[in-house]
Amino acid sequence: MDQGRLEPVLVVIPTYNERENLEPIVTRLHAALPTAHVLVVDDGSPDGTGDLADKLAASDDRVNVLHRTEKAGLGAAYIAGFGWALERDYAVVVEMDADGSHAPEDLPRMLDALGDADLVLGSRYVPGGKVVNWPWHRQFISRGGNVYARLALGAKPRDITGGFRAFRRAVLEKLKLHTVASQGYCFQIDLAWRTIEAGFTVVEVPITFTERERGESKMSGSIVREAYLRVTKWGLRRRGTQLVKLFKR
Ligand SMILES: Nc1nc2c(ncn2[C@@H]2O[C@H](COP(=O)(O)OP(=O)(O)OP(=O)(O)O)[C@@H](O)[C@H]2O)c(=O)[nH]1
Ligand SMILES: [Mg+2]
Repeated sequence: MDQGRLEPVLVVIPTYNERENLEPIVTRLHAALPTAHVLVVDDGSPDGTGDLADKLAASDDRVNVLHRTEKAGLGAAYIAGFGWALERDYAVVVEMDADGSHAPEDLPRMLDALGDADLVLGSRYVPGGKVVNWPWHRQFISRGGNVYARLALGAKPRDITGGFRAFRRAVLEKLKLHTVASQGYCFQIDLAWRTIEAGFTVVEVPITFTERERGESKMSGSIVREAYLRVTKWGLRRRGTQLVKLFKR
C-alpha cells in the first residue's frame, strides 16, 4: 500500500438533470470538508445544471466544471473526471452522486480510513451501514446484485455496487481506465474488481444511503442487465483461468 499524502482531495460529481440538487450538495460537502475541490461532470443537462455549475464555479475557486456534449452514462463521466484529476495534483479522488443519496458528512470518516487503504468503499451493507427510504424493489436489486457479484467474482466487499468511494491517486494511475467500457452501476463493480485484482487494499466504511428527494433517477432495466451480463462474463473468465491453472499443475 502507498503510504503517501492524502491531500489535496477532488470530489467528482457526475450530473444529469440535477439542477435542484447541485447547490445543496456542494454546500454540504464544503461544510463537511472545507478544503475539498469539486469537479462537476455534466453531460449537457437540458435542465441547465451545467450553467448552474458554471455559476457556482465563478464564485468559488474550489469548484470546477467539465462539460460534455451528450448523455454518455455515469461510467464515461467518471472516466473523464478521473482523467481531469490525474492531469492535476490531486492525491485523492472521490466519487459522489449529486442527488443527496451520499452524505458528504460521511466523507471525513472515509478519508480517515484511506490512511490504511488504497480504495475506501462507502458501504450500505456492513454493520453500521444504512439505507433510508429505498423501496423494497430497489433494495432487492441492489442486494441481489451484490450477492451475485460476490458469488461470481469471489469478491469480498459487501457493497461492490455502491457509488460513494475514495481512491488514492496511485490506484487510478495503475488501472487502465481507457479500457473500462462499463456504464451504470456495473462501472462501480468493474472498478472495484480491477482494484482488488491489481493487489490494492480495499476497505469498507459504513455509510447512510438516502433515496433522492428531488429530481429523477436514471436507473434503468438496461443498467441492471448490463451489470448481470458483464459480471457473468468476468466470473466465467475467472473460473476458466482457475481451471487452466489446475490442469497446469
Ligand atoms: N454526467 C452524467 N451523470 C449521470 C449520468 N447518469 C447519471 N448521472 C449522475 O450520476 C449520479 C447517480 O445517478 P442516479 O440517477 O441517482 O442513479 P442511481 O443513484 O443509480 O439511481 P437512484 O438511486 O434511483 O437515484 C447522479 O448524480 C446523476 O445525475 C450520465 O449519463 N452522465
Ligand atoms: Mg441516485
